Amino acid sequence: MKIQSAKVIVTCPGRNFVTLKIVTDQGVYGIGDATLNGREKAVVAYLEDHVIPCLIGMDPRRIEDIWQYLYRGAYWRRGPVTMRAIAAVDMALWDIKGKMAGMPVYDLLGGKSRERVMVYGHANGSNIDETVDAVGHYIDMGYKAIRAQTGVPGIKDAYGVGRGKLYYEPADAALPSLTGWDTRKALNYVPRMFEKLRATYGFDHHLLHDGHHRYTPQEAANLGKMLEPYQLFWLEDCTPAENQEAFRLVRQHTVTPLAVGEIFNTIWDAKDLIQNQLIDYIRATVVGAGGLTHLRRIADLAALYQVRTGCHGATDLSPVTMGCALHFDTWVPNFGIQEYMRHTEETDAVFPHDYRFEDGHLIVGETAGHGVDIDEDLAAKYPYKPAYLPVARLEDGTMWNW
Ligand code: GCO
Ligand code: MG
Repeated sequence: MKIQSAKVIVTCPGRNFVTLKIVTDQGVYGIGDATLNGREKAVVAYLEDHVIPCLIGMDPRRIEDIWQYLYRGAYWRRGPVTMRAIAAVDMALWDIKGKMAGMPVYDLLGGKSRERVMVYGHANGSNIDETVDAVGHYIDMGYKAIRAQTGVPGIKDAYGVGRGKLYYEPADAALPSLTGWDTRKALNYVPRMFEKLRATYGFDHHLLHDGHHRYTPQEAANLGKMLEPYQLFWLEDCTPAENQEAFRLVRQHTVTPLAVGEIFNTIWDAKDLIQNQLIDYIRATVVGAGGLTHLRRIADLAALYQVRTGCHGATDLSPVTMGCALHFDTWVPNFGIQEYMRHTEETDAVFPHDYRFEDGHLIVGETAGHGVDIDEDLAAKYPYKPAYLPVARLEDGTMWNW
């Protein structure tokens, strides 16, 4: 069996997605997601110019060997562009293997560990009252876990605040738009939101919050401590994690559970955090961290230290990644939660899939492979549109972490 051809499909049904399609000499094909929000074309070039020519003629059944070939063979290891390209190949090859075997990917991984996967949705508003209402809306839709973000008085366009009730799409401008940040204002405001949420809805639901890399370790520790009475499921990305040691300071001061890793590419980004039990949830996901082949290595390391998974699942991860993530989540023994931001109807139409939402959970499909396809004719109707994530500056103009 050989890989006969491969191509990259770029489509923008509301937002940009990069999809790799690998076709075998036996007519079976597989697809993988390679979307890197705001840097899509870099991955397109990486795949078209440097990966696809190597793949032609390879045996698609040798998933592990192809992974090693692309990782070691590049010499230049890791990084979001490389690892997303490898992830796309990996997803497509698991899809092909599943189709050949007549089995869903979760069965190839080792079978179901659970029937359904708890997800969390994104509630947001421009102030506390709006967010409290939005959380109520998610509770009404059946969610058991809800991430709450609020605009902060005096901060221009705080992270996580969308324009509609269901959708939040930060990559919204042809050049990065300018947002603001002020830690003092956020630290004064965010705990009050959780106070009001618990006073309004009680403690039956899981509540989550994303600090989006904005706080220093000391400020993050302070926030974690202030949030303790509200018993969060997790506080995410409370401080940047390039320096994994930084989490020791946060950890020493708060028992609020910590989650990190949506921007991680490999196990090396998470190794110290996991081995030193500095986090509770690892957020790496299929497209970000080199596909199913690598993500399961991260999850296995995490399991040794009772760290659970919490895969990134924002709208910039295509339904292909969501499908793969659900196979992974359904299998992985140390599952924690899955992020689930709904895609637009246009996106769902371009990527027909067999997973479904029910009662606050996503349920994986039974189709052989990963169960997500691409309608190429429809995809062609939505050409690429440049769209960037915003940047953030402090009030004095200093560049900050968006
Ligand atoms: C999350 C993330 C997203 C990212 C986005 C960037 O927790 O879902 O922080 O909102 O900002 O995926 O592309
Ligand atoms: Mg996040």
